[in-house]
Amino acid sequence: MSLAWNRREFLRRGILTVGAAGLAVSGLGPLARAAAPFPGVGPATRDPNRLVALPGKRPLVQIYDKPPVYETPTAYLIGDELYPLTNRDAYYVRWREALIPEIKPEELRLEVGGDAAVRPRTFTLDELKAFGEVSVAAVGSCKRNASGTLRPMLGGVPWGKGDVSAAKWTGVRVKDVLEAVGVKENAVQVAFKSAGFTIALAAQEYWRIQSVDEMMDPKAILAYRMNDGEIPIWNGAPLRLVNPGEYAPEWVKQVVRIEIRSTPIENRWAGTHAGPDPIRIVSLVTTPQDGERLPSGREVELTGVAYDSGVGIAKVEVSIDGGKSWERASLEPLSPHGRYVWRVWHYRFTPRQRGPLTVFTRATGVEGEVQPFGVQEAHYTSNGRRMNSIVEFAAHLEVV
Ligand SMILES: Nc1nc2c(c(=O)[nH]1)N[C@H]1C(S)=C(S)[C@@H](COP(=O)(O)O)O[C@H]1N2
Ligand SMILES: [Mo]
Repeated sequence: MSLAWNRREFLRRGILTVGAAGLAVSGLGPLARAAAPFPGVGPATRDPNRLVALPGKRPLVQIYDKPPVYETPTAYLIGDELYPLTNRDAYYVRWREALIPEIKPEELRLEVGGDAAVRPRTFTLDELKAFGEVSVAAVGSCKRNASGTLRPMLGGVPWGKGDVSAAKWTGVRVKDVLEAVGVKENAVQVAFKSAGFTIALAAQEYWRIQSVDEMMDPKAILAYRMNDGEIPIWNGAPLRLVNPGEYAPEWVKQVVRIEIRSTPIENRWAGTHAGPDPIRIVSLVTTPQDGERLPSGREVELTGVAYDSGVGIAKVEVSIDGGKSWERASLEPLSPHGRYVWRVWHYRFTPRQRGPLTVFTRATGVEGEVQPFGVQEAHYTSNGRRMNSIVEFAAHLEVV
């Protein structure tokens, strides 16, 4: 096991690390020595014009250096590796772990147990693969995508609009694994643990929970491939949970232990899980990007994406006059990668009036779900979770 954040990196950055065997402090200057015994968070350094590359990734918007939190510039959301999915090297990155071990696929030992498991056992990757391989492409969206666009500012990670990506995932059904070990009648939840250690002193492990019912749905998978290639360590190699149509915070990366439990797990990160929490309908402009200058009198094409929990997008409309009038964008056909992937849309217009230009986009679903215009109160009370309002996802351009 080697560390993704290697020692040299820690020295260069002057930050602390924890060894796998316990607390180990390496190569500290006087400043670092005076710091807390655990790596702190941040500071949040988000500047959409300053892109930083993690090893194996292209430069992305760095929100936190440590733990690694990187937002995808909207222009990279639609990739060419498996159009219209996001390229692996551009897929956003979000961790709470201060220590992210690098686990080779052949080193993986997935423990499946818990008091409500009938026959607890450990799986190698080859043993998992014997269940039969399945693929699903899906939008992975943080629940707090775009929460950093809200004013007044909320607490937490100040995300722009790129706390989302889409990819094709290949792996095995969670259901097959659970059935192989057996789920007792009294099971109340399935908990997933990652390999690393989080930034929190009190709860070093990262756990998230799921309901048994949702994990018995054949769409939930434990993925070991991404876009027909290797999963970057930053996106959860060698094994991550993927639950299409649901928000990504519960898609635990680097899963090494699964517990089928008769009682809720106590862990700072696990939270509560009341059942399915489908992705709300949303649309946004991917190009041109925020801050770009458009020459007045020259036709420009806006490209964007629209997505929901897999129900389906019926239309996307665009307003360049602050929401007074709306015109329909042209939707590309449904992606061959399936219904959990975003729809790409285009809209052409000729800007005339010089100055700041706010572009609003509004998605409507096939069952009538409409992207709301304003920021809902609930978003503030939920600290910006599940936001999808038109104003938060607006594009801010400049006509010159
Ligand atoms: N091990 C681990 N898995 C995790 C997280 C984390 O901090 N650690 N963050 C979750 C959150 S909040 C999101 S939004 C997604 C981000 O996935 P990505 O980093 O592949 O983009 O991973 C989820 N899985
Ligand atoms: Mo997230």
